[in-house]
Amino acid sequence: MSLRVGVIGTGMIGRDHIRRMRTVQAGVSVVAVADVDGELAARVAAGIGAVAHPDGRELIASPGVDAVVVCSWGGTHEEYVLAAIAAGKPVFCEKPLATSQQACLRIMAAEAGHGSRLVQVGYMRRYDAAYRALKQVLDSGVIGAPLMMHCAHRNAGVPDFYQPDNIITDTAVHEIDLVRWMFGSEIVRVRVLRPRASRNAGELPDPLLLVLELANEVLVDVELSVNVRYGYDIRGEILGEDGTVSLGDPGLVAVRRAGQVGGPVPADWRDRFGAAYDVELRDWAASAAGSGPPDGPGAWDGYAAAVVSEAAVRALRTGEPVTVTLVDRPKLYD
Ligand code: NAD
Ligand code: ISE
Repeated sequence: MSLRVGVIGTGMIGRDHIRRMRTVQAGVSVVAVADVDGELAARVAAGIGAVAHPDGRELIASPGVDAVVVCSWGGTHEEYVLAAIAAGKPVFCEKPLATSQQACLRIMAAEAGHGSRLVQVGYMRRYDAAYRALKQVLDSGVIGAPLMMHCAHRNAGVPDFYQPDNIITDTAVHEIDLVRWMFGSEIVRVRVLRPRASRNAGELPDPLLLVLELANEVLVDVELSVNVRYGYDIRGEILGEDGTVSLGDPGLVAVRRAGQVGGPVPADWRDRFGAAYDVELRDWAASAAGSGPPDGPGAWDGYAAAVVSEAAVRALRTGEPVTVTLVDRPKLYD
């Protein structure tokens, strides 16, 4: 029997995940949706033959729903993730897990009360073929011990709701999770530098340079530019003692004409990370269907990302370095 999934939040990524669960994945049916925009939910439900629930909590409680995907706005995630845990249902929550470290602690406490992992957070870069290849080279030891990583996270543009903090909490949060996974080490201190602002940035302090210090003394710099106009450009290079490894060009072709060489730049995150989202949701659905606890990023990772994000927001506002302090990691996440 196929896994019956309910999706809360039928906006951009909610609809994209519904499409992939229906067309790319086997063994999954999207049977229910919910959105505060009831008309949107009804339209999406009608298009796929699902039930539209007036409320996300009702969807979670429905006996016809085996597992839940949360794609609503970040501030609403805690409520739905806690409700899914209380119902004992596996839940895939888009990033961020929640918008404060206290909320993430409440989620971890609820999961501990349940006694096994139910939560996966949508940090899809861990499933990206290029980042996995980067990690494989790093872990093989051929470039020696890692010393630094240079990252760039460039968006063509961002939604109108973006405030300065969102550049950290919605954008940089991907690198925050990524480097913890890449180096197997927690982030202990952050700082944020503000270069001259781009004329394309409106009121935003854009670009920013985020500097992350890891417990293993690796130093990471992340250029955050969210209005570059030319496309979605994600870069990463690790410097080791004996060499370097960097993400390759994501373009599949190079065009040579009129004395120039070039190729396509992805338009946005759907374009660049489409295959990573496919693998992420396929693995999550397999675990939700009974193959075992999710082995992707969990509530602990969501919590660590929230603590680092809060520290980075403080660093952005004050211009000072901020130390990161995590609680002891509960045994459930070993
Ligand atoms: P969006 O605004 O397009 O869609 C969000 C939807 O949630 C809207 O339709 C809204 O009406 C609905 N919603 C809001 N509050 C709700 C509530 N209480 N109950 C039910 N529905 C509610 O936003 P989006 O771009 O799809 O982003 C949604 C989430 O996905 C955010 O947390 C965002 O950070 C995350 N996201 C992740 C990635 C990624 O690369 N992993 C990319 C984009 C967005
Ligand atoms: C968006 O919410 C995402 O998660 C994208 O992956 C990221 O690149 C973008 O900056 C965010 O706005």
